Amino acid sequence: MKSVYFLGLLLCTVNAIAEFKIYQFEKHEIPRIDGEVADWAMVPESYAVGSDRLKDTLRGTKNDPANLDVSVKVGWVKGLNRLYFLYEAYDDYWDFRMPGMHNDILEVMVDGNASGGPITAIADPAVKYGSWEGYLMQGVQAQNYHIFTPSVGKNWAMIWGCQPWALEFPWSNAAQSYFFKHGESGRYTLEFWITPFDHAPIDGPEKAVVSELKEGAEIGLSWVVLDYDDEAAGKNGYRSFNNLSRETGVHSNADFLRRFKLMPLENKVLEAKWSFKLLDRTTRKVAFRDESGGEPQLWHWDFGDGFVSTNQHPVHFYKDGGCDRVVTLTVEGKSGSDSFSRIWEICLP
Ligand SMILES: [Ca+2]
Ligand SMILES: [Ca+2]
Ligand SMILES: [Ca+2]
Repeated sequence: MKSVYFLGLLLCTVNAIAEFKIYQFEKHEIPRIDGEVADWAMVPESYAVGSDRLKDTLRGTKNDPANLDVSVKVGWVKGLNRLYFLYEAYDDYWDFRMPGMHNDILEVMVDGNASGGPITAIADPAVKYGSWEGYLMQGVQAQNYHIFTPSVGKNWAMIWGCQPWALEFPWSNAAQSYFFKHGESGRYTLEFWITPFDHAPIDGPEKAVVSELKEGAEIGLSWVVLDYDDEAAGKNGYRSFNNLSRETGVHSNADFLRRFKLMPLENKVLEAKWSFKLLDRTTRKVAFRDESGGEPQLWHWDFGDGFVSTNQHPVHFYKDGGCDRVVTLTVEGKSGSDSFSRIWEICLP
C-alpha cells in the first residue's frame, strides 16, 4: 500500500516538470510583428514544438506531415507580459474562402497563472453553455484564441469568450505571410503576441488583470491545429484535429494544458546590471541588488562616497546626503569583466 502511494507521488512530481520552454528575448531582440522570421533565428531548435508532438485525439491517429506539418516557437521578454509566437505551417490544402469558422485554424489556449479550471462554459458545471451566464465566464480566467490561418476578410482570430477587446492592440498583434491561393498547398508563417490574463472580464481592459510573467515560472499553454481541407465539410468538418494536449477537452478546460517554463536568457555573455532601493531616509540606508547576466563570480561595488564592497547584494549606510554621486558595480567572470554605473540616481536627504 505504501509503495503504491509513493509511486503515485513520484508520477505527480514527474508530471509537474515543464516539458516545454518559452524563449527569453533580450530587450533589443523583441520580434517585429511583420511575418518575417529573421528575428527568431537565434531561438534554438530545442524550443521548437513540431508536429511529432501533436496527436489527433478525436480519431486516435498520429500526425501525417503530408497532410499538415507545423512548428511553433514561443518567446517572452522580461518586463512585458506578452507571449510571442512564431507559427510555421505546411498544409496540403489551405482552406480559408468561407466567411465564418470554416477556416484552417491554430487554436491556442493560455492560462497565465497555471490555475487550471474552466476556459469555456462547456467545462463549467455551474453554468449552461450557450447561456448569457455561460458567456460571461468564458475566457475570463484562461483564454482560448481561434486564429485563422490565413485570415482573409475577417479579424485575425476569434476569442472564445466575452473579451473581444483582447484581439486588439496593445493586447495582441499579428502578421502573416504566404503565397498560396485558397485550395492550394504551401507554407504559411504567422507571428503574433497575446497577453495572458488572470482576469479578462466583459467590462474591458481597465477591469482586467494581466498575468505577470516571471522568469522560471510555469504557465499553462497548449494548442490544437484544426485542419480543414474541404469546403463541403461544414463548420466542424476538419480533416484532422492536431492536439498538443492528450485531452480533446483542452479547448475548454485549463486542467489539460501543457506546462511551459519562462526561461532565463540563453546568452551567457557577462553583463553588469544592478538595482537599488532606499530602505530608510533618516539613516540613508540603501540596499543594492546585483542583476548581472552571464554568471559573474566576483563583485566590486564603488558606492561613490569612498566606500566599497565585495558582497553580491550589499546594504550601505551613506554618511552624507546629496544627489551627485556615481555608483558603479564591476563584475568578473570566466569571460572577463564588465561595469555598470548609475549617475545621480541615488539621491539622499
Ligand atoms: Ca518578424
Ligand atoms: Ca491538410
Ligand atoms: Ca487545411
